[in-house]
Amino acid sequence: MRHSLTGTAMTLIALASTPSLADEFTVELSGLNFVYNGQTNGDIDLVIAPGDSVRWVWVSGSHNVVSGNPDDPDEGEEFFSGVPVPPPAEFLHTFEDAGDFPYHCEIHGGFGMVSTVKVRCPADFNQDLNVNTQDVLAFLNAWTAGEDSADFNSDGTVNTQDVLAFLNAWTSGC
Ligand SMILES: [Ca+2]
Ligand SMILES: [Ca+2]
Ligand SMILES: [Cu+2]
Repeated sequence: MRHSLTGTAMTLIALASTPSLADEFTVELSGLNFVYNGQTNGDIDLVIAPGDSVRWVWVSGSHNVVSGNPDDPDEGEEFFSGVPVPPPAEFLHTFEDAGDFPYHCEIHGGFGMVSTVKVRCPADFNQDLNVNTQDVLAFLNAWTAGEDSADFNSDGTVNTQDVLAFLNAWTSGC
């Protein structure tokens, strides 16, 4: 009996500790727009986790990808795809740290070709860039309500494994 209980606990801990694989998100450059998930430029809602990557794929028009807003003194310091080029071209950047990362096309930034990648720790459930007890409350509220956002391990079901996965991430600080 004792063995089987210990085994169950070990299994749950192992499930909760399974590190999530880094994801890759594709943003297209088309016409005068960055396009992601049917959204364009400033309307794009792209939230990724530290360690995830964004792949920009040229579809039409001559563009580049420059970190920062147009005319920021430090534009291009975080990432820079090079001089504007027509398709076919791709540019990949991995985001290691949480934060907001605006970017633009140097030719078309003045025409609104500006967007942002939001990088948030999964444990930062309310996405305010701090991992604290408010995130536990926010997660438990979503979990109690059975909201999709409480499917922390992304297996399509909201259950106790999501609580374990969330607390594991929260305890690790991210
Ligand atoms: Ca938070
Ligand atoms: Ca789940
Ligand atoms: Cu452009």
